[in-house]
Amino acid sequence: MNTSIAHYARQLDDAAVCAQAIAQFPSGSFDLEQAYVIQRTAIQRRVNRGDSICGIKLGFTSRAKMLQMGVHDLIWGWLTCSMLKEESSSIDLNQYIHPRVEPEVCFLTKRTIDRPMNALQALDCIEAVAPALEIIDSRYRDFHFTLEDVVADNCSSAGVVVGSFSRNFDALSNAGVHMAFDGRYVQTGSTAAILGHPLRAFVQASRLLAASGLHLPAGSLIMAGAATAAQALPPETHVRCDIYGLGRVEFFTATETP
Ligand code: OOG
Ligand code: MG
Repeated sequence: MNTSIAHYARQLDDAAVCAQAIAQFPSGSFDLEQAYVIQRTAIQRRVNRGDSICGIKLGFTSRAKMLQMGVHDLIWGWLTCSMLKEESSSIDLNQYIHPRVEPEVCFLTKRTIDRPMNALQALDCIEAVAPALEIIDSRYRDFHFTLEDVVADNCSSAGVVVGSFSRNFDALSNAGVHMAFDGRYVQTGSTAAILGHPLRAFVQASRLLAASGLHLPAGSLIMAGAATAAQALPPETHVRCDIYGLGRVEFFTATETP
């Protein structure tokens, strides 16, 4: 393997494991295609340690997120089992650098995703949908990155909390999204902010996977991307996301330990 690819992957993986931010790589260090190779190499390091892939996530599927981060292209990364956090559990923030949380829609697949699909075909591949909260934690200092940087960093993936799955597919379009900290709204929006309809995120996922020559087995998760901007995650907080017609998902953050 190209030694610099392995070098970038190790730096990003170490930063995640040690919860220590790193400086952005010098501009032009790698292109987008190489960034995805770095991403895959870093994930392979996790898998080699016993973790396993359980799905994928999309990023920058809403304007709110693009504006917040100054990045204007759809990206995707991997979800692994160690990222899945129990709903209603207390999450220790010490494992992260500068975590943020954002409201999302999560799909559970019922067939292998191995070709580009249209919306109708995509619907036929969805077992269920759930409201979800994603914890993102850029490994770059101050959450500053370029498109290539964030792709190499597995799109800031750090944690996923998924609510109850249902087959309320009709609820997906233009549903109110509310994220609250200790009962106070911190972000509000609509599922329509996700590419007009979250199903389009699924369609895009199928296209991106096919373009990379990859497939996703049945029973995988697909996170559609945040409907609103992300919010810095404070300690000792109750975090809740309500998506009208889909339900609620929540967790707590633990007391900070020195
Ligand atoms: C990159 C991840 C983007 C989303 O839902 O748009 C993302 C980041 O904002 O750090 O997860
Ligand atoms: Mg996200």
